[in-house]
Amino acid sequence: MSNSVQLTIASVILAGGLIVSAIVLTSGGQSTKKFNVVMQNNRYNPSEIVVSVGDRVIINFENRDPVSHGIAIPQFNATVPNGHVPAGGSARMEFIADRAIDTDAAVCGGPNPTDKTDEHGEEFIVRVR
Ligand SMILES: [Cu+2]
Repeated sequence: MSNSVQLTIASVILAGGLIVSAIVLTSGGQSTKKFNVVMQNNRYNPSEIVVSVGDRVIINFENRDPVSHGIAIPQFNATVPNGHVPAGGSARMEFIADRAIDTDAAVCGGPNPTDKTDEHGEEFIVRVR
């Protein structure tokens, strides 16, 4: 076997390895999306987030209001400790967005995440595409 043939074979093996690595890296598809959300005057800022199916989502909530605010996404088993971000406090929520949904994650005042009748009236829309 000539040196050039050996080099060619080595190059093919290397290229093949790179392609396999690229496929493995991209087929995982999961990336982490982090958000910082401020609750103030019964409003969320931002009031809507959009992520992709398969994303790992981390949301840090900071509540500047004198009342606690409830947050939950039952579809992803996601909430914050005790279900509420305490008045003047902060809380972290993490979940895997394993399917496409559009939901209102603001729940204070009602057990139903789509309830818009609670006394605070805020909305926090989570869209998974
Ligand atoms: Cu509230």
